[in-house]
Amino acid sequence: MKDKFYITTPIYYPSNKLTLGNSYTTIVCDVLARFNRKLGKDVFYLTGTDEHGQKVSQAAAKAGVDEKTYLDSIIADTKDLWALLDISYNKFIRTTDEYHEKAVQKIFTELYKKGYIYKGAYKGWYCTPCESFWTESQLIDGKCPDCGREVKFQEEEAYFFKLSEFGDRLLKLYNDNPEFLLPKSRVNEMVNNFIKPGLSDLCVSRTSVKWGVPVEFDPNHTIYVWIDALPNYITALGYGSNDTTLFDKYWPADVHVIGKEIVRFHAIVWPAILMALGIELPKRVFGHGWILFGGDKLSKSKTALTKECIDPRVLVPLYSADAIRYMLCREIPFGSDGNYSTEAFLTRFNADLSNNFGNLVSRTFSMVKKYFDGVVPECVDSEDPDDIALKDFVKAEVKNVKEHIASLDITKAVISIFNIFTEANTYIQKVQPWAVAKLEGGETRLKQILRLLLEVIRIGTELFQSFAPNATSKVLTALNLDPNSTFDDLESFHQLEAGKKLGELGILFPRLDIKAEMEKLASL
Ligand code: ME8
Repeated sequence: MKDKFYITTPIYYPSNKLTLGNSYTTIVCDVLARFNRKLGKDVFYLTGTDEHGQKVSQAAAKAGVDEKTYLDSIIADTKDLWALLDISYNKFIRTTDEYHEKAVQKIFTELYKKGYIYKGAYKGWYCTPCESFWTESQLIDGKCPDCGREVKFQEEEAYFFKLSEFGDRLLKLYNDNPEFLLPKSRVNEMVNNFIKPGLSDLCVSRTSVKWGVPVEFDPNHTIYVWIDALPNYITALGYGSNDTTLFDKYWPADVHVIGKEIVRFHAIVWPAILMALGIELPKRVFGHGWILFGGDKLSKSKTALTKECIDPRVLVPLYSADAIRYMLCREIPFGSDGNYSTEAFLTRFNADLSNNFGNLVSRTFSMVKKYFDGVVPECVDSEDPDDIALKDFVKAEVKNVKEHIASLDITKAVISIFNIFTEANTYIQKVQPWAVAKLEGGETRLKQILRLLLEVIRIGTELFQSFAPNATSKVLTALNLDPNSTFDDLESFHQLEAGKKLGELGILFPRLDIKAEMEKLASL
């Protein structure tokens, strides 16, 4: 049986159109999903939207429509955006889907029956945009510690989840499973900031919020945001319904990928809910860093204010989804914060995609065309030290890429892939095929060189496919390969069929005039 790989994004709030920040997580997960498919795994990639709560009601009211109408338009836009960015999700869950609402009600009732949920009264400082209650001591300068906005004091009858009982079990979880929460630095944050000071019980219902799932046995209350949202990872697989085939097959998740600001919910609240339900825990939670824009976190509210164009809906038609996907994976060191700027994007486009990858492919293809009429030369094994060195280099990087992906480090993985392209370009400069072509009896050597280059391009392109599915699939097709096949004997240097003509390839990434593009983007 194939190994399975279950990966999830956060379910995003459709309180506004999704941003490059939301796209980042979705792209990263897509890279991991695609790579694991290439490894031959049975992948289930889940994404979706978190549709209940005050923020959505407020946004709908502002737009002058009801919640459903409002949500449907944002969700249509979201799905278009994922199509534009070549996101290969297997399922899109909406928390307003009936099966989810029913399953969440069941989960809530079960936790209540088991004694993990009880009725009490909530007093606290409430931040409406973040939908979070804070204690006095958590406030920073009297404002919300997450977003810095005004909070107001509120008191109401509410149900609580006994999170306070789980501290020791969570500490044991982190201790016994050092891979559970990644990057590892996030563990200290959880332990020192939340668990050691003592966990408070979590408010899990509201009477004042109408746009939510009613508590089955007390419909005056709606189920409050996180306990509605987090279970999406299991309800999407049929947990709580009559058909649990997918749940039995894919759970536990191999990784929940999230932004660092919601690690607390995924590494504390979610495992506690699962422990209370007696369900296996996810294998890993990865809290990546933020895309910063001019030093600030890029968020839905700030996107509208920026002058530089950072809307993927505009950038993709101009520069391709491949370029955006590559840029984000390469530029933001996975796990840390990183800056986004138009200039850095365009510079990478030229330096990496056009000059390095694109040029390697195009000059190799044109030499094969020029010297061998575009036909793949047979594989003539060589003992040439330059060839051996290149092969060894490529083999080592293939191993690195696989290891980086296994440890979820997509940035290091894509750097290793580009090392392959750089090395191949250096090899060309060194062995100078154009000079070999002029030598008397140089044909065998020329065949060796070009065949080796085509194989190296094949290997690098196969690896790069998960990052840039479009351009790479064109290259693989032009090499007479099936772009949809899994990795097959990746590191061998005699995979291509000799005697077959290479397909035509246009320019993969046309070189940009950076200044002109910056001006164009600024004028949009
Ligand atoms: O938090 N840099 O939804 P949300 C990197 N509904 N990633 C970013 C980012 C940035 N500047 N901005 C957003 C929610 N993200 C909840 C989640 S899950 C059960 C419920 C990404 O719409 C990142 O993944 O606010 C972050 O965690 C997520 O979008 C927040 O999306």
